[in-house]
Amino acid sequence: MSDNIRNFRLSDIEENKGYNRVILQIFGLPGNGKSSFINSCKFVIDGGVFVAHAEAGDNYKGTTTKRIPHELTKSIWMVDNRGMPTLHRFQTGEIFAQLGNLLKVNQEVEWVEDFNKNVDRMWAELNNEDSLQDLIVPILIHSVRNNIQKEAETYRELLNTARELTGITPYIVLTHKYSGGVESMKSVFTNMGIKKIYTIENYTTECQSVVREKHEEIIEFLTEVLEDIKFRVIHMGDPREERQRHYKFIIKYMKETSDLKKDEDYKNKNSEESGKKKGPCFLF
Ligand SMILES: Nc1nc2c(ncn2[C@@H]2O[C@H](COP(=O)(O)OP(=O)(O)OP(=O)(O)O)[C@@H](O)[C@H]2O)c(=O)[nH]1
Ligand SMILES: [Mg+2]
Repeated sequence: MSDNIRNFRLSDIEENKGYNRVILQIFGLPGNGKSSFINSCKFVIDGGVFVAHAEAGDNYKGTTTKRIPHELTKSIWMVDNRGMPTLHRFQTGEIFAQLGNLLKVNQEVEWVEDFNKNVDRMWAELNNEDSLQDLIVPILIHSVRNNIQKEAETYRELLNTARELTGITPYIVLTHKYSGGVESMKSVFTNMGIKKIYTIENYTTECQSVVREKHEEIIEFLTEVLEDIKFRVIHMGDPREERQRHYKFIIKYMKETSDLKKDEDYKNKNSEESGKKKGPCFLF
């Protein structure tokens, strides 16, 4: 099965619409195992000794700050990401722009609040013909140690938008599987209507011994992703038109975010002046 993954080529699909690279775009909270998941997938596909290609850090530290692409096979790349500290709209907007293929890789990930700057960044990428060959698959990495019951509705909206933008229901990869609590975390996501949930104990610098179950889960995950892509690529529209549609959606989202921020600042200023406490930070 791992040979099927290594040999997969988008060019072998007749109606490939010009796509020739699969981008597994990772996103999630800081320190939840995003970089370690990339290292685990590379270990399973490359074989040999474990190498920490993507720098993994201490728990919840925010080690990765750039979107660094890692080559898994000739056709499949995994793009590491900065962790979103919250699901504030400035952060989710950035993730949407990544998923909409409207931000360059290999750049620092910033939670840009300036609307005009966001328009400029995305406009530049909208005209980048090369990245039209990239087919983006959304992958949420989440540790079972992080309870998100209270934020479930916000996650549901985030995942629905990710599906709208990419045409692919986001894959959920739950890390720290051996910490327990897997079933209750799985049920949080199944209640959102998500079926593709994988539970992983990552290979890390500390734990590199090959475990059959760990290998199998990763192979199963990658195999399913490729099946999805075969279906998706045939049914999707023209990449250029899709990206223009994403651009309009994300610009609208960012404009609303900017307006909400102005309203919030205004209210906070007034309540400060009248001696009241600041309002909570708005979410999604
Ligand atoms: N036991 C265990 N440890 C893990 C697992 N995944 C990651 N870790 C550890 O958790 C810490 C954070 O992992 P990273 O891979 O750096 O997480 P990240 O999401 O990339 O973090 P940022 O880049 O900081 O956002 C590291 O010490 C990893 O070794 C896992 O599945 N099980
Ligand atoms: Mg990282």
